[in-house]
Amino acid sequence: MGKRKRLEKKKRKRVRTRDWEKHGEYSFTHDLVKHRRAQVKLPETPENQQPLPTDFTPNATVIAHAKKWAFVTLGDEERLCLIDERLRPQKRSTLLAPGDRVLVEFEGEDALVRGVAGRKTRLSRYAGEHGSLEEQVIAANVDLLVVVAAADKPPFRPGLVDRYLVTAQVGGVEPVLCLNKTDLVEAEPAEVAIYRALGIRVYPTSCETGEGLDALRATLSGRLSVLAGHSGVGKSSLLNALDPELDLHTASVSEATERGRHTTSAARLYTLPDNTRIIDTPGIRAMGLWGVSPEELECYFPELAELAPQCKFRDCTHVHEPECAVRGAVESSRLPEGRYDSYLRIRTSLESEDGHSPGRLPGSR
Ligand SMILES: Nc1nc2c(ncn2[C@@H]2O[C@H](COP(=O)(O)OP(=O)(O)OP(=O)(O)O)[C@@H](O)[C@H]2O)c(=O)[nH]1
Ligand SMILES: [Mg+2]
Ligand SMILES: [Zn+2]
Repeated sequence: MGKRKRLEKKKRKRVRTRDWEKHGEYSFTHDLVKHRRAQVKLPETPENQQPLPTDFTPNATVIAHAKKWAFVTLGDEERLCLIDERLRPQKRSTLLAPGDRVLVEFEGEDALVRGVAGRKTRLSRYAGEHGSLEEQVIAANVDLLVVVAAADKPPFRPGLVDRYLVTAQVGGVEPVLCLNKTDLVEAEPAEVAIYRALGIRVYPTSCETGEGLDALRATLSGRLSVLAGHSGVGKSSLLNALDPELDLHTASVSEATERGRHTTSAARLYTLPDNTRIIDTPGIRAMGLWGVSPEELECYFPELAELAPQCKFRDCTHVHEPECAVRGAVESSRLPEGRYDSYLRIRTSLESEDGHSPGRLPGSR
């Protein structure tokens, strides 16, 4: 080997080692590479396989997954498994998400995911135009959805919080709001009071000063939660603050656009002390709603649903009808305009051509 080649090889090696250390989540990819060669030899033709079980007790939980692989906790172990091919030709919903309970069976040394248990709760969004896939399950079987928003940088966007609140109710998950980066502001954004009034628990936090972390930790303790929100609001930083051993990769928000850099690339479940389990997710640009019809949307805005019986028309959409109690309440400032605005925007997007919510609309908050 020539001197230059040797040097190049050395350099490549050094870069890779450094990457593994810096990006904790990359170790997943590393595992994939390590196991791939062995797994490829598995008999994948249906004749060689035992039939898929229909009635089973799950024995493992999904930590993270790729198309063909799932990384799971099985007893005290973490393992990489191949997903049985017959599970994959899937319907309209994502096959796996972190938090899913699965059945792992062995063929010799090799582990295979052979069944996915029904989900108790879910955090799902509309998958967009991806063939027949309609529902993207972001996290499964979670007890708590922590909607993470920054007090500033990026600016607080109530429109996205409202979408998450609908999503949480659709998926049967309890939502709470974490207002991070409180060190950057003198007072919390005015809209936060609206969520407090709605009965949503609000956790002001700062990863810089440590404010509010104990309260958040106490709420998450012993439960399975998912952190979700825009890129750059500090989801991974919160995980690091709760458990410095995680050492997750984070990156600064762009000075010019005040937007995050989409640092976390895949959802992954982390286990902290006290059986606290938290799923970190990539920041999203837009939250399309799945599983909601325009007519039932008002049920997910409880303060609106409460007024609806007083509207003149029983099927009032609260958009244009005369003698609408909802619009009356907005005009007399009994109902916050921002929430009504969110209702209108979401309703419009649910009624749009494809019948789904495309997420952020031009000029949305
Ligand atoms: N001032 C201040 N900065 C914070 C706080 N929390 C996080 N940050 C910074 O915000 C930036 C983004 O943090 P991340 O943790 O990478 O954000 P994220 O939500 O995980 O972003 P994605 O992975 O892209 O979705 C980093 O530079 C953090 O240091 C905080 O409480 N206060
Ligand atoms: Mg992140
Ligand atoms: Zn009405």
